[in-house]
Amino acid sequence: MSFKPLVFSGVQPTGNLHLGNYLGAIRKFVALQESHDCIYCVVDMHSLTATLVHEDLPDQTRAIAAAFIAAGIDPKKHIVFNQARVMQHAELTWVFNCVARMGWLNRMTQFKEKAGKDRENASVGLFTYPDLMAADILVYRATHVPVGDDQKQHLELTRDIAQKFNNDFSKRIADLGVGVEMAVGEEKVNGFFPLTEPLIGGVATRVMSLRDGSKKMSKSDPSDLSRINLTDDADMIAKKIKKAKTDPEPLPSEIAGLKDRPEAENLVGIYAALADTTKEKVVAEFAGRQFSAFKPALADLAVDKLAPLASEMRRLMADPAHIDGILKDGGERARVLAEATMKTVRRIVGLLDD
Ligand code: AQP
Repeated sequence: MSFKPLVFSGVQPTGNLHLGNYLGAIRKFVALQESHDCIYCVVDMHSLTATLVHEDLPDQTRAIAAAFIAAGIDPKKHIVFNQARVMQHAELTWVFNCVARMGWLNRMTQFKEKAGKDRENASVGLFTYPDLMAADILVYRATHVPVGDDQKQHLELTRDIAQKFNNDFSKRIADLGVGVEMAVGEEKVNGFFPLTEPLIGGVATRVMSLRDGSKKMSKSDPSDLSRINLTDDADMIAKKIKKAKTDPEPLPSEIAGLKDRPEAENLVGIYAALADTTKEKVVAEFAGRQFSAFKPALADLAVDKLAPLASEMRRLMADPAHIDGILKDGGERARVLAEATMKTVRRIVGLLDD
């Protein structure tokens, strides 16, 4: 027996979804549903680590679910739900808080970036965010997680936590006969949690800010001009691309010519991802042209690809009860799977539950 392939991923309802979330994550979610069983989660409990207008959280949660469905995820074939409906995520986080080491969490670059200089004042939730993320994934014993490049380190931590749990409790896992055989390097070992693989490939694993090619496009960037929101209308998309930072050079004929030109490389990458092609082909097509010619072509392409998504999101958001029904149904199905894992975890670690 080996672990059954299962895809899990989540998106935080911390603000407007942007092109980075779409190209780096959601578009991959849609493709994977053809070949895998998938669980897609609006990670509302994670969003409590951010500064929020809490009255807006229910609608922001619905908006992420609407984006999943508008992009093409089928909530009947797969599971779409919000994290707060399945309390086993929080329960497994506690177990993982007792497995993960302070030193591991201290190394997380996302914590360092988000906590800034005033670390003493950061919430404990922000610090243990990666433990909750590991629990989200491992409570379903998911084998694959599609994410953008920024989440790579958290996925490595998830593997470290799984491996330490499997080692620490190897005797209990063997005695209870709940292990699954898996390869760790050259060795075959028995473990209860899989060593989950990140799925990070593609041309847009890290979409950068339109205002600063050294920063990733982010929901929490104070400048709205830094990102293309999935709900922006055609005029707004064209305006943001027109104002996007570039350099005075024309486009090169080969991608080597994009070296040390982060803003130019970002726009070429966005074009390639939206057109489902490669950066090589994009520079070959626009070689020697100025950004004044490239930007309108990029704006047309972005509007073409994003307008149907935005209009379907608006249609879905007009019926919140329908979205709530999908999240409730998904939550019930997810809870059955998560509780089956937790029943065994409680036995492994020695917690009485009946
Ligand atoms: N710029 C990006 N390029 C490619 N992928 C990205 N993702 C985020 N930004 C980019 C991927 O989108 C998924 C959902 O992200 P999230 O909302 O759960 O958290 P995040 O990575 O913290 O996203 P943001 O937009 O930067 O939000 P804030 O500003 O709230 O922190 C993940 O798979 C992520 O990799």
